[in-house]
Amino acid sequence: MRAYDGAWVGWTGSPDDAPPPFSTDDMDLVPVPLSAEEIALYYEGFSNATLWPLYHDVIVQPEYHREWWDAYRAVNQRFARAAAEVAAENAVVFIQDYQLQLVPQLLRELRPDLKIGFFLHIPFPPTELFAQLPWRRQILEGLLGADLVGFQRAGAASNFEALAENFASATLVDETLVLDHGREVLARSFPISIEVEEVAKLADDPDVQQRAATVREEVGSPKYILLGVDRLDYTKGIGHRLKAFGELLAQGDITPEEAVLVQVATPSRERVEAYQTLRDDVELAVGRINGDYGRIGHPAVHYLHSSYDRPELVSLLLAADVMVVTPLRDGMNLVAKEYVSARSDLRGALVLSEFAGAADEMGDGAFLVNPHDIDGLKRTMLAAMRLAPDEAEQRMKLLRDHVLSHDIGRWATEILTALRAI
Ligand code: ADQ
Repeated sequence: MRAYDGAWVGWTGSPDDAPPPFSTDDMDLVPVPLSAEEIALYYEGFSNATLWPLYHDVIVQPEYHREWWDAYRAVNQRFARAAAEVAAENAVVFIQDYQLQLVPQLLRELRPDLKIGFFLHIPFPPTELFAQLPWRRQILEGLLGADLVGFQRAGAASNFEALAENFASATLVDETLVLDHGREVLARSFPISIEVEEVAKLADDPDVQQRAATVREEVGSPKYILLGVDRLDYTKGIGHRLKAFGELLAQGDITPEEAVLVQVATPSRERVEAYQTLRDDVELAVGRINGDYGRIGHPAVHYLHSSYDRPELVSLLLAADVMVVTPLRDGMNLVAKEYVSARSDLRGALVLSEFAGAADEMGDGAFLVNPHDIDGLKRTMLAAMRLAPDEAEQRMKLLRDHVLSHDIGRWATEILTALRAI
């Protein structure tokens, strides 16, 4: 935002809180209010209990409620109006994510002069799943209001193209969607990334490195530290990871002295029911493993249900011998890229689910897994632990070659250049 000198239109995160537009930290912020009821219906409801599970392979059953849809439409309308008011003549407006899929069309109706881009941070499902949505046509038409619709993976862009042809009277001509009245919409993948420099700098900081050494001691100086860092979300495959780790201990493939799992599970969407159930399930699994294999002062799984600042997070990345990223479905997964950015020492191994967007880019150096295949996951976690240093180095080099040259700045330049070129 700072580099492109725009206004940022968004919700503050608290109910009924909408201060007048203000500038801070070199950015112009334009708050849009949400009432407590809208947070329940629009945000926790339609966004996080309808769209989120539907777009993540229906791991949890999506709920379809007409009142939630009405609130989704009303809030999208409010965001479109706020953007229409603040955008200069012929400006570029860049809309982010699944909570705002109707905004492109609503905004175009208000301001046909604008150039409109959209980026979806999460997966876009295939026809078989998306077709469940009672408002599938409206969502597709909403997105088709943009000039450019960006996705994490090429497969998601193809899913969108097929759906736009099936349900929204668009026709694919030479890789461009052509609408009834002749307007063109481009759907393409732009895999997102991280601020690589920020992570690399922290990883070079002697205090962070010292903290990483202390963490290793605090967990009992085991031979292997496995690490998971996720929002506590049912898409992240935390249960599958725990099951695999527990079975490795049960079968004696590893001992609790040899290997510990540190699982950071950031609190998330705690008022949505599926997340409350997930928390109970994860904590039951952690409790079982620790009950069976922990000793006084030495749990087998270190489970941390809280947020951490960046230096602490990077010290965990540096302490970890194996980073375990096992989502059942994930748009990208930034933690995998953060791990690689931190490891200028060329040590450590990355176990990465093939269902994370990151697998498209990081398949050469990572250990790709299907997290549903628990035996395969166990074998892969063992192989990653026992990796010879020279192979670890080769793999980490491959990973870093890609991630270091594809940072968030490059993503922003590529997607905004493509948008401006239309
Ligand atoms: P998320 O589902 O939130 O993002 P992810 O890509 O892993 O998932 O990003 C999480 C971020 O939060 C990472 O930067 C991580 O370091 C940070 N984080 C996690 N736990 C933390 C903790 N305890 N304390 C502090 N920070 C923590 C969505 C999509 C992803 C997509 C991103 C970006 O679901 O697939 O990669 O958007 O497009």
